[in-house]
Amino acid sequence: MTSSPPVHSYAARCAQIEKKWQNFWHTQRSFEVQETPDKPKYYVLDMFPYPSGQGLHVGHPLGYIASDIIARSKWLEGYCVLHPMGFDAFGLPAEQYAIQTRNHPKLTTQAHMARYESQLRKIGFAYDWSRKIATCDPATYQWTQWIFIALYHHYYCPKHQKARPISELISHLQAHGSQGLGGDVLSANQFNSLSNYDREMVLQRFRLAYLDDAFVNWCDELGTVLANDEVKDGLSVRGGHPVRQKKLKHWKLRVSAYAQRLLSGLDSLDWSESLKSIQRHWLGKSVGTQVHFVIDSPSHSQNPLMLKVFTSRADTIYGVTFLVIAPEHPLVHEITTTDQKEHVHEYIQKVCESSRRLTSTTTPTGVFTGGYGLHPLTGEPLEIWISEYVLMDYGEGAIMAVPADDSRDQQFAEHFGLRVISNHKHQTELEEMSIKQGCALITTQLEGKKLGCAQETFRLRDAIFSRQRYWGEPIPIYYKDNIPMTLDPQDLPLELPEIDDYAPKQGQPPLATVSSWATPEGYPLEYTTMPGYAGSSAYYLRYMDPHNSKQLVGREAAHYWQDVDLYVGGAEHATGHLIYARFWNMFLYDLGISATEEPFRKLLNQGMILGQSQYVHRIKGRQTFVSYGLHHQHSTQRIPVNVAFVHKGILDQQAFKAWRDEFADAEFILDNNQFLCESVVEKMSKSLYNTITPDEIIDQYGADTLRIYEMFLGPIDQTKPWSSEKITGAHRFLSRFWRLFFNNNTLHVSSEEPTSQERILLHKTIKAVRESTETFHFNVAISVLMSTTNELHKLKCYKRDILFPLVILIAPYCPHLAEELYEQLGGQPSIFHHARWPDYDPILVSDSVYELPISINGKVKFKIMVPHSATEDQIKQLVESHHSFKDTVKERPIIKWIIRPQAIVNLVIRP
Ligand code: ANZ
Repeated sequence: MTSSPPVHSYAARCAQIEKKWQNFWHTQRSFEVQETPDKPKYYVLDMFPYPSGQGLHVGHPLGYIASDIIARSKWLEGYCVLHPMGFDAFGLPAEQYAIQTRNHPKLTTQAHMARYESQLRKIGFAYDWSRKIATCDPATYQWTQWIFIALYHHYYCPKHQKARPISELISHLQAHGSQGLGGDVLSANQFNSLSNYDREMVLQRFRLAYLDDAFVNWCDELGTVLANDEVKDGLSVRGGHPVRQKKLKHWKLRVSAYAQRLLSGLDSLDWSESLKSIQRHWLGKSVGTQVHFVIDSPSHSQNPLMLKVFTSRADTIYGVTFLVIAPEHPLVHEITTTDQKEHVHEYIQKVCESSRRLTSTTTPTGVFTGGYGLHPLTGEPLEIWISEYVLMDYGEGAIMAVPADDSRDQQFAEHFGLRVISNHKHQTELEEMSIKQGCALITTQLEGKKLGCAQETFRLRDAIFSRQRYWGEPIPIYYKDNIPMTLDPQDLPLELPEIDDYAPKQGQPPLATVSSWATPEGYPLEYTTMPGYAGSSAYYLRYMDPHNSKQLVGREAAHYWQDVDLYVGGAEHATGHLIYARFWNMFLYDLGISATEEPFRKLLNQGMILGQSQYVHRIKGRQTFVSYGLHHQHSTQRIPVNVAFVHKGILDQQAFKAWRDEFADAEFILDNNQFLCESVVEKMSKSLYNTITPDEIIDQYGADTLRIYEMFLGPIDQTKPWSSEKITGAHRFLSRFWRLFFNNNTLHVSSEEPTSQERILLHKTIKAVRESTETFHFNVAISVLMSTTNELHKLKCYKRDILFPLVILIAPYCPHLAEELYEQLGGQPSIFHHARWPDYDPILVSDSVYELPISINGKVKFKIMVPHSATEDQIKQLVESHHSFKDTVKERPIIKWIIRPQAIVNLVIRP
């Protein structure tokens, strides 16, 4: 009888094992969760991907593997784990592709999502796929639109420090006018007599979603607005046409209202200090003084106009030489004198047309208004200038210029030949004070004269919320007599209409070209769509209750899941997504929808995986290639080659020649009979042919190897190079682990009692792996598992009592392998539902323990580990609680305990 050779190695079986367990999880719906009130919850979330046409490369899953290890370890700790995945599916690349090819972005996006999902499934993630959402799905974006409507109908109440219904504000305005609400003061009578349109213009100053002018990159030739990454050096990337700044009406979100809460909230978050400080800087809180300068103009002598400026240096007030306002300042016309009108008009025109706003580094520009403001403490008249270095949307859009103390003001004064007042201190007490004390003193004096007050200001700008694009969420607004109105939430989703030309026309966004884009009553709908960050700002809430057709998230689900316990993603979202999502969540918290004020309690930023590119050197003008190292002897050109053709730095010449026609006749100058390539570590990118897909690694080594290898590359938060060669090391480790259980095809796990040494090894491993996992030191956990595996082979320890806990311990890292071994050892799958992550015995992991033999009637029966510090009583307790105690003593009465610490314990019992 001939038998086929035994299929024994892990390598030969892993593909089959992985398929088996992926099918099992899928058919058993192992990771689909329901709120389970008697269990603690754990919500672990990945920043959902934008499904690009290139698919995933090995850099993408780095964070997903980390979060999956945590999710699976939480299952093993008995938590109810929410671990969802979905797609951030609206965006520019699909739209640009559609413009070029007329392929509907929906179809392209769907194909990309399907590809991503199949790639992710192959890595064996414990996602609850039943909760999958895609932001371009109307059932999902209906809730993004719903939030927009809610923002529109709320304002930020400074008294309650939270969002309140705009109807409350309207009642207030009707009864009391706008006193105390900031901005121009309007009496109740004035408000009540406004036309509908003007009334709405007042309300727009308060709504959390509002219309406002904003500058955009405008390209006349293309007739369209361009995103920042579509513009390079003042020209459009597509076509190279000039781009200028153009003022357009935009929807904005009043994120600035939440600036203080966004700042204070950071203190409670378990985020890296560096990320928190990026956000603090972005919010840019500045504490200072608002100073009022009465405008010195005969036409306003009855009701004097006030120019307000913001300064962080009120102590320099006696050095103020002139005042400067932003070109967009609302008082420009009131301040400008007749003589200066033309110059001012010309200057403003020029500033608004230019493609870039000049700030501090270039020669100052500006124009005198002809107007004067009176110094609040000395009464001296000060010239009022206009300059682009003053920004309208910071502070008050106006400054007091102190050339003696501020270099920008000094530059300006010098350029325009303005008289500079030295900052001599008018008050002797100022001379002796610190800046802080000086500012406080002047602020108090200004307050006394009602010409100023203390002021806090934030650098954070309100966020532009509309794009002149097609592939985004439609904004649920229509216009009635030019007044924006929200759609009835009952009528959501407002679905994107099908169109067949995605390019903007005559400066109008694509939706403007759709004749049916109107309400049933015929009112025109908003043409712009929402920006990329809309769909990602509250998606974590939707995952809590993704099939709820009545609410964004039901109360029960929101209160069970609370917030995201662990959020994993790239640090590049620090000032975008992570600000907007916190803002939306605070707003939804004010409305009682979100259960917590902060959405992401703990944040983990994974580093990047760099590619290893390979270059060949070609002699210029020829098809002759020179081995790396000899290339200096020639004038060569560096060409990236597909990394698949290079092994250990040596080029596969045949594969290279077959790669492209132009290389078919390539000749090679070899070095020692080999052609060496130049290897460079850089970003993974298709154009450098250095991308490696997870699929190819999985096909060769399996998903568990990929997981282990990516985690073993180095600390999760660091940038590190990929190396396909080293992946075999990770694979060999898993084979060695497998061989602890299998000898050829036979399970050789024994039920023999482990020695103390083996137990100590196990418990120390448990402690190290659990602690390293909890602190995200995944690479450390893996190296501990590797060394334990080697150790056990050395000890020839194939004992069930050691190996069974080890399988559970390793399960979050290589779940397929663990499920298989667990089942082979008689466990009931899934390991993640039926096993508990092993605990360690504190005594066994302490380095100050010794082994103490326990003898019964003079014969050593077993040994226990005892801390050096244990007293006789404690030793007695340890003996009694040891699992061998009962078996050996049985029910027999103990006559005497003889305890000799550091030596032996002898029990005398009646036989
Ligand atoms: C007088 C002064 C004297 C100033 C001095 C600075 C130094 P931070 O601290 O970053 O908030 N400023 C105010 N509003 C501005 C605007 N809209 N555009 C450009 N600059 C503006 O900066 C506050 C300072 O920036 C303010 O204090 C003001 O100049 C300027 F020795 O006032 B300071």
